[in-house]
Amino acid sequence: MKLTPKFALIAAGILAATSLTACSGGTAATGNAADAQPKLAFIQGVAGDEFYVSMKCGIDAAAKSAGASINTQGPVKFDPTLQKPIVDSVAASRPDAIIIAPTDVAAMQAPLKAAAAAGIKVVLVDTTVQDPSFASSAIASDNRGGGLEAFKAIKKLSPEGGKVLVISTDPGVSTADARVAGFEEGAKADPSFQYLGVQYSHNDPAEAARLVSAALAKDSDIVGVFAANTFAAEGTATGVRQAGKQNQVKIVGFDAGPAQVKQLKDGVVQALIAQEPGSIGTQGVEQALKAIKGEPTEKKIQTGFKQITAENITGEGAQYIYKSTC
Ligand code: T6T
Repeated sequence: MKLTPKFALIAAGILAATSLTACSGGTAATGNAADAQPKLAFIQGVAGDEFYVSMKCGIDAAAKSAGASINTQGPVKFDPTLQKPIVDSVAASRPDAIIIAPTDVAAMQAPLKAAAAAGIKVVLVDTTVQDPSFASSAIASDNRGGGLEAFKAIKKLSPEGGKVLVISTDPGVSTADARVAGFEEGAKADPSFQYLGVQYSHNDPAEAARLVSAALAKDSDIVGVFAANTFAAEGTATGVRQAGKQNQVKIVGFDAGPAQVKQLKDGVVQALIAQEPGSIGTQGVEQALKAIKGEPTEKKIQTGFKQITAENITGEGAQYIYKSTC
């Protein structure tokens, strides 16, 4: 039978609605939210990064105590071209909610909006997208505040001022961009400091080390580097050590993975801005479960950070060290 364009549209609409209902394992779609085991998916920014491992620990514990199932996946690199296919296949498996750290503000917008439009609750953890209005909740550290704190730490370590540089990941990573903005705000407002700008290491410690070596070859009098995440910080410390400038260049890194903590203890890095990934994960599950049940959610939740130094790493700072396993 040949359908007129109008009938073809109506038929396509009915088919789409039927397949959504038929494929849905979602409690929200089936109306059994109170009885069925909620089905959650967690998509990390990158697999193996202790920040997301620690977040997974919080998510697993919260899901277990709520009787929810949890399926965790993450791309091998912090890369939207690798994360998007994971989102698409997870969405096709029809979980009730996806808890995700999007790897790029622009590239992950459409796939996540499509998942939400298909009836899956979406909760953003850590990173966000350009327009997160479709998400039930977005939970992240005070990244801008953390970046400003990093500048204040460098100023305390080098009170006389001088040239400062930032090593970040990639533009479009909302968290790192906010940290850079916070650092820049502090550095530009202080006339004793000369802000050399930001360079991008693509989440690769070797690239971060190479950038720092090149920057020190050009400006041998750099006094401080702010490294905006785990991998940037690891590489920055290597670059400064290779240049033999540990006594001159103060390093403040975001995050507190085991390798960064070792660098802090070794005296190559002077301060770390640690996040609370476990708490972000726990709150992510709480918000996802509320959304599934149709209860009101908190659209935006901000979590804190803690500055770790050689003075507090064996004391109150120790609890902030990220985990390699749960
Ligand atoms: O800094 C964290 C995270 O907050 C950021 O969005 C991406 O990098 C990390 O995972 C650390 O590697």
